[in-house]
Amino acid sequence: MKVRIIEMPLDYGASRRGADMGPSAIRLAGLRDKLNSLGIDSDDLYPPIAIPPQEYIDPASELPVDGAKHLGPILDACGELAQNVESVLKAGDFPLILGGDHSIALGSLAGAASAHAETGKRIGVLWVDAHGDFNTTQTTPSGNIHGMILAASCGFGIPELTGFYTGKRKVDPANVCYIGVRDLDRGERALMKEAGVTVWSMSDIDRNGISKTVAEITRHFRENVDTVHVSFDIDAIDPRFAPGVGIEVPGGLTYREVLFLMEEMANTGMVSSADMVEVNPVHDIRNSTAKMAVNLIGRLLGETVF
Ligand code: Z70
Ligand code: MN
Ligand code: MN
Ligand code: MN
Repeated sequence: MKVRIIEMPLDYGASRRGADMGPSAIRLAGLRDKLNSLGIDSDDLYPPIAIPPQEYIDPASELPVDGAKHLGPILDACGELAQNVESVLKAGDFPLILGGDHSIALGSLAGAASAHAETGKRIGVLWVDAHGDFNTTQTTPSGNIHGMILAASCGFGIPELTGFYTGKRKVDPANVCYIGVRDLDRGERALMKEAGVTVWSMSDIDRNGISKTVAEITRHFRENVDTVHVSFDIDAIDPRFAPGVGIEVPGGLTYREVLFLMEEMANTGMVSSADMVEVNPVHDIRNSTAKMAVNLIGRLLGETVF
């Protein structure tokens, strides 16, 4: 198994600019050295997926399509990402996608769903996030596509997003597990309940502890799916530990809790692809958040302390 690093320096899905520098920051924080130290073979997608600078985007594509901002450039970049993720998985390798804002998961999930459909594998998704990302153009307060991408991947929203790449739903909401959630919009919360996704909120962790919570999540995957895509939005971590995010949401997971989560996910042996998104170096302190991202990736790929 080889890890294929795919950079997605796309930040048009969010309001705050700067997540497009995430891939550089994560590399600078020592991603390659980490993989080498673990004895993991890795390489890069080259030439990388080209994201047009703001000035080169057709102004018409910037206008909200039915309330979704920057739909055109996001679909273009995610189309390229989906093709790459699909071919990496079909080659038996592990796609590691560096965002970028969370809208890039549209491409990751489309590529993964397409590859696993061919081998008949049921795909589960672990969404580590302060947010639900389960809005549609009907419920969104912002028009930002990063807040809609998991709903779209579960089949809710405008056809440009729900039918993207495969023409159909990418994941069964019954196989979607959330952890770290603490900031939901009213409409998206109702839609999440209707869809039947499973949420382990911060309150569940307060009540039961991280160990029991993570055990429930890994059991859910072991019992229901064959393979898992981990989509890690760094804002799941409390901003005391991870300041390099778009918008800070207090009351989050500790750094230790997410390291443990990644270790336990690695122990399932079921993780076949991952996103690391929303690292925003503009708000970071000496690249500390990007360094956490590197350590989390290490644990997800099997690193142990002792
Ligand atoms: C809000 C929306 C969001 C960050 C996702 C926020 C979404 N629910 N924010 N990730 N940082 O606009 O849909
Ligand atoms: Mn930019
Ligand atoms: Mn997110
Ligand atoms: Mn988030």
